[in-house]
Amino acid sequence: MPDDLINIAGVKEDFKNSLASAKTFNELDEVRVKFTGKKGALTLLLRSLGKLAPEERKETGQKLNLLRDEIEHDLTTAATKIRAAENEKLELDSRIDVTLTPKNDFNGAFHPVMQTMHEIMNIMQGLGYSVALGPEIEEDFYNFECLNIPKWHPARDMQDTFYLPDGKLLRTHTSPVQVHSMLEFGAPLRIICPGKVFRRDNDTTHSPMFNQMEGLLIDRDVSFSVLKGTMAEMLNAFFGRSLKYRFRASYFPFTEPSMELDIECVKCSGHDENCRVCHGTGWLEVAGMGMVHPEVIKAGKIDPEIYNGFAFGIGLDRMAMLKYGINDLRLLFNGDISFLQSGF
Ligand code: 2NM
Repeated sequence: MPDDLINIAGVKEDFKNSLASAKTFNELDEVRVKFTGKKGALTLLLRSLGKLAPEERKETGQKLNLLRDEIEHDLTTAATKIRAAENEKLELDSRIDVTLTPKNDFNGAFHPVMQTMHEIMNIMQGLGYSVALGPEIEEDFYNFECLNIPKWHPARDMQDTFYLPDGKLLRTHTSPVQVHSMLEFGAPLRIICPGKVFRRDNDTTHSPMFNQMEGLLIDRDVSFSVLKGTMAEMLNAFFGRSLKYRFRASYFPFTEPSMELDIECVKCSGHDENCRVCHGTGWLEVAGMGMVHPEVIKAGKIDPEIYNGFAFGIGLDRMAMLKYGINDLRLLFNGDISFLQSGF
């Protein structure tokens, strides 16, 4: 049998070339079929052995067996290499490079209420006030008694307090911090007390936890005009423009006289009778305040014959909504990350 019928060298060369270009399992399988499949080149060679003269059969058969062994060995080796390469690629693809800059450049943000709290803190610190903090769990004595709110006083119902099993309570305002400060530091005193406060109130316009900032100034001969100027300064700085404001007589047990402060509507300035912010009144109630009641000064172990002062309270949640145009209180409390990401 001539070599061109049993072209062992040609099939071998062809196999080596095919194998060299096989990069994936699929391609490798095509090579396997092409040479060792039913109609594969090697299979056809083996089959044609029968047509050879007996004296040639033995030698050619041995050569073909060697070629078959080599092909099988090469296929196995190639499969191992491809598997290793694919595993490596898989590992590289799934590897985390901790030195890479994150694709998502949102790294967290101040909540608008905290933003507001810090803005007002900065303004008040510029006016010489220090920040005083205190516990959220308080005693009846500091939350009510010291503030001229005796047991029978309707303010206790008005405030609808969360009481704890041990008789303590969740503070309903940050005023107890101011009592602690009077007792600790005495007079004169200029402090602001930001923080969480709690009342049994839960509907679309009230949250059982909200944020307040109270201020207290104690000195000799403090006049109402100082309070008036302080509030105007704070609000103008906070809203970044000069706003119209007005005081209305009010009542708080811890101040006498007591006032509430309205500012012109920050949305419509009173020009839109359908305004959803001021409901057409043109005014927004933003703070309560007054001259501190002598009984409260006394409770702070300061002599009301020598010292007097003023105090005020503002709702930080409402201030944040007004400044940043947030129209639904619930947005402040439901933790929606896309709301926070929108930036304030
Ligand atoms: C308000 C309104 C009026 C207030 C009073 C005091 C304290 F402790 F000095 F007596 N702190 N804050 C006060 C006064 C708070 O919030 C609407």
